Amino acid sequence: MSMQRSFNNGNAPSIESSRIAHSIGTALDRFIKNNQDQFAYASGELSQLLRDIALASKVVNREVNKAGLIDLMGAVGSQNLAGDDQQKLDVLANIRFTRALAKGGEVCALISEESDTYVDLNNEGKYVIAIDPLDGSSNIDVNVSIGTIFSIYRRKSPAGTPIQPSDILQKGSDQVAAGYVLYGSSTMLVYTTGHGVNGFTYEPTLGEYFLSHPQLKMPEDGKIYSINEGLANSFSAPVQAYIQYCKDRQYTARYIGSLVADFHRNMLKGGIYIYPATAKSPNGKLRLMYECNALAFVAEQAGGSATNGKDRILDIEVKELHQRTAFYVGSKNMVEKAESLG
Ligand code: FDP
Repeated sequence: MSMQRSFNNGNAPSIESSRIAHSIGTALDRFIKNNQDQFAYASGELSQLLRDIALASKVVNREVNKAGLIDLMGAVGSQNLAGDDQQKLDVLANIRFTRALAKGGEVCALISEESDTYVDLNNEGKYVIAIDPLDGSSNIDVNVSIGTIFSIYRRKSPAGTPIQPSDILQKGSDQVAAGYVLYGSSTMLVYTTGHGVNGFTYEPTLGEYFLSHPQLKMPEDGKIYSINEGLANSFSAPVQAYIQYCKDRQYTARYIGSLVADFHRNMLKGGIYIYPATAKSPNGKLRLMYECNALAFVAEQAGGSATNGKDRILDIEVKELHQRTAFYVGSKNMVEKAESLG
């Protein structure tokens, strides 16, 4: 069959051509471009910012994949502000994202798990970004999935003027875009700009992300619960009651200990992730600004729910960069049930 016949004279591929060569889907760049007019301020800067994140994630992905070969595993010997041992890959990923965002010029300030205060980038930039460059550090050395989490805000003060606390300490509901990269059995970039959630899978031989999960929807109900049950003795009575509720129904327990990976699985299959207050972390362990807000935005956009066990995550006032919170995220009905026992 000639190329002309199989490709329908340049229009949509005919059945014949798609049988011979599977369509590989829309590349991330094209998708961002095609959807640029959905943004409230469609000047192209947010699109460029998303591209910068995608580019940095490809570099980090390369490094994550060869970590065992080039001495990138293990701790650096220092701790971040939260008191976690900094791993070499944590530090490296932070450098990669900071560099890419600094070069891009769209970001005026970067808040990162790895930095005590925010980092000034380009004062002319219109956006503020909060990022956990490499989440799930304890899984790095054992080849288990890890991730990057990001939240993007529009600055409130005019570009070119000094950055204000109100630019930095914005509520989750102010996010204009958010998402994550999952470095797993395949690498995926999942993000939202407030118009649903789309997932892109990285094709390493082409060096490109392709749309693989358009308009992701989280099942309203599920049968997977993800919680570090080893800490159960220090959970509140309602959390313990919810775990018992799950057990009574023979739900499946799945806990990777990598937030992005646990969240992603539950989004696709239906489930709940809970990191409640514990004796060791009375305000919860996870960070509001660069872990919970982004995933809460994605969850809600996919039809799921995210709370601190009582209040909506996206409505929580942010008082400090490294603020912690309890986190209940996942299928709507499961989060509601867990809360109802409180
Ligand atoms: P980690 O400490 O390995 O970086 O936010 C940090 C996080 O991992 C999450 O990714 C993960 O879900 C959680 O903490 C695991 O904490 P526990 O080891 O206390 O269960």
